[in-house]
Amino acid sequence: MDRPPRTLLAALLVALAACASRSPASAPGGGATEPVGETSPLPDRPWQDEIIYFVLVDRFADGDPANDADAKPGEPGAFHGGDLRGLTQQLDEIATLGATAIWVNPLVQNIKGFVSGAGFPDWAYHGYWADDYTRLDPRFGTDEELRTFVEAAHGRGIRVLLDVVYNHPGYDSHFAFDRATRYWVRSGMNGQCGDDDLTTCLAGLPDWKTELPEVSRFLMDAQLRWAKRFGLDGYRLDTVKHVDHPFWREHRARTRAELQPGFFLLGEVWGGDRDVLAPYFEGDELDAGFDFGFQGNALGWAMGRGRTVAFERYLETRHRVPEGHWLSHFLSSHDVTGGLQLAAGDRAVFRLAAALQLTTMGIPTIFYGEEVARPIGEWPLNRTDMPWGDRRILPGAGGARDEAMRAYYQRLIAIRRAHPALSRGTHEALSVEGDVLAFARRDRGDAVVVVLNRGSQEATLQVGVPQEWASTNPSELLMGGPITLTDGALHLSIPPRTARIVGMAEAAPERSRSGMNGG
Ligand SMILES: [Ca+2]
Ligand SMILES: [Ca+2]
Repeated sequence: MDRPPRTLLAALLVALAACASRSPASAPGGGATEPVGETSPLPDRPWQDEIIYFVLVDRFADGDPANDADAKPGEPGAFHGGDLRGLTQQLDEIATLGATAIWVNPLVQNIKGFVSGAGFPDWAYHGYWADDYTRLDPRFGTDEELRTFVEAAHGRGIRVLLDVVYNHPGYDSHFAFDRATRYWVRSGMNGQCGDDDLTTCLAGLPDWKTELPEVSRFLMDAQLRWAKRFGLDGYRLDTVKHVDHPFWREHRARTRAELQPGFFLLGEVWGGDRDVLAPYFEGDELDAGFDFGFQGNALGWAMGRGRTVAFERYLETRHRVPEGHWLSHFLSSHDVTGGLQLAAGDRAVFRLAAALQLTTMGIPTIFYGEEVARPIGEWPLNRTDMPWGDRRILPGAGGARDEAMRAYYQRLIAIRRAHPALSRGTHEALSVEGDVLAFARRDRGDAVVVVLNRGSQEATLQVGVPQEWASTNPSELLMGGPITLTDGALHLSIPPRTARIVGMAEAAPERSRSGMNGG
């Protein structure tokens, strides 16, 4: 979701100037003409092997100053000028990191004004305040630029997930005023806002009556059209728990029937974990959902909180998800304070958490810039510009980058991609003593041993050698350096506050993904 202003009154403080310049008729049934477009298909690859990179387009890279309406770089709630053309131009930043999928914020036309309930002018730079589902917001780019972006991503073997909001339009959306559609929403204007999850006007936003067939049909028609026209690979679904289950079941059926069979649905059920997400998985409404517990659990363990055995038990619960469904775990997002900041800026702690993210079960989602230690503060300062260092890329030119952190992420991602045991394999605890956590991940002849030491003293570990290594010569994949195998045991020293990963240096599966390497 997007963090909206804090009071209902904020909705009424919407800049009325926006009304004057409101775009005409994106009325029900009205639709853009549909040039049929197919982008090159991607090789078949299980979604559980993806590594998602989440971009707020406005904050990443500005490729076209001519579309910088409402841009005031430096103001936290204003547009900063980033767009699809800039994202496409800097795509190699993401490809060379090793990410395999990009999630972009909603791109449809948003409200034109700002709200001020948060104490500063807050514009729709994040895309979560739609006003017209039939066209792209020109501040993000044109149809042609979206098509070019999708083709460029696919050309690098990268899938594209579009963020879609079915729960609400934007604050001053014409839908809440127009005679033909105002009964389609619950709003402060018509006094119909409810007080439960489904019917609440979330932070004062108008709430779509998705239980009405004409409303659900209108919204699904409008949103599915984007995937059809541009060959998108899936949706990241916003505010899922605020929309009814029958809507999600129909949505799932329609995406299967009308889009590609493997079209992926990743849902934001606020507070989600395996239990919270269970109804959405059992009802076959989502393929995957965000795991809101990982950030706190992983950082907490890395910071020395709680017993290692308890954290290990938590990791095991993350495997108990129904077959064919997955959790997606993150350390930072646009709605929460970033992991590095929660770790009080302690980069060793954050590195341990990143190692956990990229060696455990689930689909890792990386929030743009956290791999270069972008300061991801408390909202709204978790949406700062992508830092580009001395590269002349706006809006984040001059922003400090930790290139060593990025190299560390590159290494972790390369290891994960070379070893599907890390994305699909079983999880088996090897050691939960004191500050050292060791576990093995296994999948079809491959085995990887992950060892993390959160303590301030060097630790040593001796564990049995997995049988998968019998005829191979495993090595330390993350830091390099010697390992010792004697009498069927792996002997390893682990420096304070570091992670080590031991496995076969070359794993075959990566080679079979020809064309998948971002280069
Ligand atoms: Ca721009
Ligand atoms: Ca709702």
